[in-house]
Amino acid sequence: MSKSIAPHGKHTRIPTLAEYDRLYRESIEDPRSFWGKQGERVTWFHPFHSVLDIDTEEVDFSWYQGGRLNVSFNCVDRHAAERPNKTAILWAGNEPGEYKHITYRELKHQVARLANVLKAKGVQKGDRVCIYLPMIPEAAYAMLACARIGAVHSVVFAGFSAESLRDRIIDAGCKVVITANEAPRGPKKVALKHIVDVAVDGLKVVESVLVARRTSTDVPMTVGRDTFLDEEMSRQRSTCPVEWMASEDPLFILYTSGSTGKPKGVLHTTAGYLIYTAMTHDLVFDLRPDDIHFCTADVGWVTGHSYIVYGPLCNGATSVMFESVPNYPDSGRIWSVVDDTKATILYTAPTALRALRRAGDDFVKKHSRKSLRLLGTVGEPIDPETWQWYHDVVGEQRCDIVDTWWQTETGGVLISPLAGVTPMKPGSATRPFFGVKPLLVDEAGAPIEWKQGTAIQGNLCLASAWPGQARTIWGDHRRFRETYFSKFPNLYFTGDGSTRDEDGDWWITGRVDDVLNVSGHRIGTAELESALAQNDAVAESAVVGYPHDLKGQGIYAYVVVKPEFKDQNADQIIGALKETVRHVIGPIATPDRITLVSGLPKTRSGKVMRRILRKVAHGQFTELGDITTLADPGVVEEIIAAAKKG
Ligand code: 7RM
Repeated sequence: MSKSIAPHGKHTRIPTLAEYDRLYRESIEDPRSFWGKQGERVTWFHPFHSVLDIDTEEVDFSWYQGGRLNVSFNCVDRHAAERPNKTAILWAGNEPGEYKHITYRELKHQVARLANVLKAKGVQKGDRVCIYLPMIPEAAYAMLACARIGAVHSVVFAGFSAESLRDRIIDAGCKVVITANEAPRGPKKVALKHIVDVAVDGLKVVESVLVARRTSTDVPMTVGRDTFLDEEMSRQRSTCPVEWMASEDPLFILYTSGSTGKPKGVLHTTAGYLIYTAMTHDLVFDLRPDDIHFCTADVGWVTGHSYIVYGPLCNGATSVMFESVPNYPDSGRIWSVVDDTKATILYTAPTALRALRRAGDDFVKKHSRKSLRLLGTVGEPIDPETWQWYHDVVGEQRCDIVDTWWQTETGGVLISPLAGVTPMKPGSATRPFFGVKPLLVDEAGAPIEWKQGTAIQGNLCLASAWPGQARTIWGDHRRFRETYFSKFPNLYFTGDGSTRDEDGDWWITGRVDDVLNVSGHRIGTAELESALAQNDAVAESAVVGYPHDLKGQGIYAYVVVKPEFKDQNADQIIGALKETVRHVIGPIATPDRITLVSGLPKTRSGKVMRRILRKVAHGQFTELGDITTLADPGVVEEIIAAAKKG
């Protein structure tokens, strides 16, 4: 493994690696005492009496029991009282030069107004509210307004289709949908309100649709259901008492893809999630009082929840919210936002870095970037070349890089260097965060023992509980248990593979299940196959991933068309299939390659041998392994020929 790079000195709470080691040991040996102390990071209305209770049989984790608190109070009110004029949200709009500073005082008023609107619409504690918004301050107001009154938000990424949105609204039973008339995104405008109209058509659960006016475009409004958010907010008062929630009351649902079935509604609760995101944001990024934290994620993903909204605001930091895309109007946009906002921390995805690197160093060098002191990555493995470019060109070798490994289900970062403390290795997420006990197991579930000086590889599991972990899947606790806690008994299975190197550092290699990671977005192959099935021409299909220069993984679909479509133009069919997937899931799921075949390689019991399809998609046409168990080994030849052709 590569040599490690020493971090650039530091001066705060975790001064040295030895201190990290000591605290880490403490956190593992006595988690209740360790996490009990972390409870002091937030303001309680009523103290907790028990740090952690676990029912292993039921897979029921309960953190900070007996406590009462409010997330909105912690992220807004206490800072509005102490530092009212500090910028909470620094909004960077779609057009260059378009900025808005929202102070903690203003944030409090807006959140209160929006909370009052929700109450006026009949939203009560425990009710679900769907948020389908672009990256505008209203997205944060809406999340915090839900938290304020104890409603559970379900943010749906505004790039998802009407059908995906509808499924999520139904699954969570959302009473209210908050959206915008339109979403500017680079040179385009997305007709969000129209998508919502299609999504909620005929749905009785949805009583109200609140429409933020992001542009001046008129949209049709359904009388009795739709109202404009700004008008509603201006009619409400700017104060709203908080609902004191129990520690384990639900905070939000966030849908994420798995290896089977429809996306799962991952549920996070109040105290543990807040404490964990605040603590990781503080220590991983070595947070300083004047930091300007620029995370380029969208609030539709967990990274936006934890490191644009909850972590930074709980810590009283300034959080940059970026509405546009990295290549609008050109590939220097991120660096121009860094300069304009004087961002000190930049947290982004390897897929964005690969694209920006390809655009050429001039775009970077045109901008100063001198405000930056720390760089972060998240979402997928980062290749060492991109890491080095980030370090040398973007950071001018001045900034440490934190490669943070985590998941929607983990709530916050689990494996990452601590800025200024942990020696870095390009491509490695290095060490576990406090209280986190990673473990590699083989296919049979046997733990693989690690010894200093030897590298091991296996399925990445977690052997401890941590406050930020998901508590259940909305409405389906059995699926929660089966997905995460049954493959390997008494361990949480991440779905990732990993190496642990000679020094004990962790290198996450990617998913080992049927989940793809396309440009940092999680997409299940089962979801893609069921989307393709909605096209009339499709008899059956199988989707696998393959290495893609820019996206990390590309989507490769093998499709068997029905006999009556066999004579049609292949390019036309392929175009239509791509359109179907865009329509059913959304543009991020568009297959990169589609190969039409007359059959899939199946075993005699009818199971698709994905191993073969994966190899062919990787461009490997020989040594496909044992194919004698296939019902029809002849299809392999045909698949190879078809793959070579297009
Ligand atoms: C935060 C987020 C989770 C999956 C996870 C991994 C992959 C995330 C890294 C990474 C290597 C990283 N949530 N992943 N971070 N792989 N190094 N630093 O991305 O639920 O959308 O995705 O992403 O495969 O299981 S997520």
